[in-house]
Amino acid sequence: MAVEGRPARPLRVWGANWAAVVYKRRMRSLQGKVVLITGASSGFGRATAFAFAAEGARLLLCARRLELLREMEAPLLEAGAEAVLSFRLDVRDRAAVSAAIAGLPEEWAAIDILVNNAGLSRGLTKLYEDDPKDWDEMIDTNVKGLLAMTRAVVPGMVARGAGHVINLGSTAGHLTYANGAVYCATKAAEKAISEGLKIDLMGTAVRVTSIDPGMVETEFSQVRFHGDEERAAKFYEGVTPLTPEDVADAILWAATRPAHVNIHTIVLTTIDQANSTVVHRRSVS
Ligand code: NDP
Ligand code: 8X3
Repeated sequence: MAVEGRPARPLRVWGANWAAVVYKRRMRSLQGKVVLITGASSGFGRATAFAFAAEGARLLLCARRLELLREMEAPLLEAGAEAVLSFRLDVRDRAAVSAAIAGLPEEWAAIDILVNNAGLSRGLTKLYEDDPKDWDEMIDTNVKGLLAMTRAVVPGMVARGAGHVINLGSTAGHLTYANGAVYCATKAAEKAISEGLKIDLMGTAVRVTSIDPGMVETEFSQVRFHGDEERAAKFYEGVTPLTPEDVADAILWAATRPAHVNIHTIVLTTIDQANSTVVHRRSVS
């Protein structure tokens, strides 16, 4: 059927197979790319390391539990990583962050992708009854740690004319829930920082993405409840939460778009969740 103003046939006619090849070619290859992942010892960070390993990336992994990172090295190489370098880092220590990035061996110094993933929630109580130590830990890690990493890594990306910063936000940063004011505030800050960084990087080729998941079952809940496993498990009762691999998939997808495409935000939740306050719990016997 003719439609006014439109050509009768697509400008290019591809066979189905050829279209698939073209689509694949549009994906950015991660082979040999240097990918720095913070908080790689668990959850999303760990799953993301394996997702990037399968694409042949060179992995720079950091967290405080170096022994867990070391245990991942051989399986990551087996999964396809071109090389892996792990180091202990507490992102709350700004001087240590600067020194770690400045001191990277030459073959690791040109970071292509920074995944600012390290983070945590502590406590789920009314703000006026919270332990202020929990506020410090969340703000120092989720906000100031992310800033320290960004400040240390992004100037090199700007100078090289290439790079991608992928920050872990949350549905908690879009809508505040009861008893979570400070954690939600840190993720709202992450959202503002990602938006601001993108604006400040205008005119450069550096991309910025915020990945904003809802409920995902990792060590996150155990950390939130200070090791209370029963309370942690109850948080996901009657819900099929996302898995760390679901989140790693979203990160990988954002990272493999063509160089001229900037994915700003990906919000992903389980089918049982509409936003950070509306969750459908199936009856449990
Ligand atoms: P996990 O607890 O499984 O992993 C958190 C990671 O962060 C660990 O590797 C931990 O390593 C690291 N980490 C924590 N504090 C520091 C620190 N001071 N310095 C360096 N590394 C640190 O949690 P998730 O994988 O679930 O969470 C990852 C990110 O995703 C966080 O930013 C979280 O806020 C966010 N998020 C989580 C959701 C969820 O439902 N699970 C949903 C939405 C967002 P180590 O202890 O070895 O230092
Ligand atoms: C974590 C998601 O809803 O558990 O960012 O706070 S939630």
